[in-house]
Amino acid sequence: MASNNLSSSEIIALENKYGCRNYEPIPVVLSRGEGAFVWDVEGKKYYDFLSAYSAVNQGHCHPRIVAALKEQADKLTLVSRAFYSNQLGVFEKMMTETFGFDRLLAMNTGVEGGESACKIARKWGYDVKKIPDGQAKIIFAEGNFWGRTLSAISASADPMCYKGFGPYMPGFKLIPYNNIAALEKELQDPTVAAFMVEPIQGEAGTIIPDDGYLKKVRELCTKYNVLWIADEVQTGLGRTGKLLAVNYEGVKPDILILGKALSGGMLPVSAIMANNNVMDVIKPGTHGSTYGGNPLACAVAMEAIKVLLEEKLPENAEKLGHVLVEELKKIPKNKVTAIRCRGLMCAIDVHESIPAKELCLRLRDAGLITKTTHGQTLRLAPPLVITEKQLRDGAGIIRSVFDSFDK
Ligand code: IF1
Repeated sequence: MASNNLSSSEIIALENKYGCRNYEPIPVVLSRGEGAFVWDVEGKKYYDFLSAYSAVNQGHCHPRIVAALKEQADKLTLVSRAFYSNQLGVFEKMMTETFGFDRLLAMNTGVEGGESACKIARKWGYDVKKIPDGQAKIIFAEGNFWGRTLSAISASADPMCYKGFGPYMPGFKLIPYNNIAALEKELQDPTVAAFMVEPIQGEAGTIIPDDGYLKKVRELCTKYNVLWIADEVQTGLGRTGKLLAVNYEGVKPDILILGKALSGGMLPVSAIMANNNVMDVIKPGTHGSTYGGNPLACAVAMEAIKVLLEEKLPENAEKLGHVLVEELKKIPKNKVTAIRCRGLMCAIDVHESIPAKELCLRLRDAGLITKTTHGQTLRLAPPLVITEKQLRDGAGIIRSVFDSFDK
């Protein structure tokens, strides 16, 4: 069944031969995970400092979430939305009460959350804002990343994402991130329906905007009657030290997108939330998904959220984020040119004298796995269940690997 006796090199050879080559993974083949640790097929143990891009905030194979998955899997997994299941309404109530919105739309992947938000924003633009038909615009910030669909890449400023895949979605416009003047200029255009932005840009390299940026975004979107869509697929659910990254500025978007850790790494579950004035533009038959809101996803996501709250994982991320910064500051300044952390969403810019790819390979050999973004930026995002002792231990591994570049 699930287990096989293939070695790492055999597995890698299979992927090389039979898989679409859309990734270039770090050569490590994992077969087990628990909390902050993963094991490869040869039994070597690693700290996971990537957490599946923050999908396993609750730690690998969290026993409570696994139990919820198994319990629901034995009862009912999917009915489609042609019928009700006894889980979706309960999930919607719990989520909207937890996050303070009127309604929830359940989807699967993060990018479907973004797609759904854009669709709803356009419809709201026509039905409520009275934008002339076919003219609605959505503004995005340069450096954004929200997935791989044609809409998402149409919003991207990264040629690696969009080049060769055109024609692109019309009605999308890019402005610089963390730039209020540029935003205000665009919002004055009466055909703008929405501004979609990550509170901290993930793929761009943990880019944290100036204090007050999100507050200003909120104010301007309200002033110009434009929907503010916050993509918290990566920043949300405790990663940055609060339940949501927008909580740092005490502001609320018109549409909130969640994904990744919503299922604690069990299966793709995403959701968007909004109030009635926005969500009610969607009528029966105008949007949907076969798997969206399935009972298995709902049961798992409810448990994943309960675990986050009851185990106080945002608080742990907040506390340990400071510890991680303190530890990372011990790396000599000539090797790390910048450290950006909010909670346990962390990135360091590695000096050009150290090839970041080689750094990742040496980290792997030393028992810690993570990945770079944009060449020389190293992501550090352990599961939020990590203990202070484990975090300091992991940081020690990182420091010793940096030291190894003297030799
Ligand atoms: C890949 C990075 C992370 C996201 C935000 C929506 C989505 C994502 C803010 C879409 C997805 C991913 C997907 C993964 C790599 C990755 C990533 F490396 F690009 F930067 F997380 F850090 N909004 N992020 O970050 O969610 O549809 O994938 O569920 O595409 O290789 P999805």
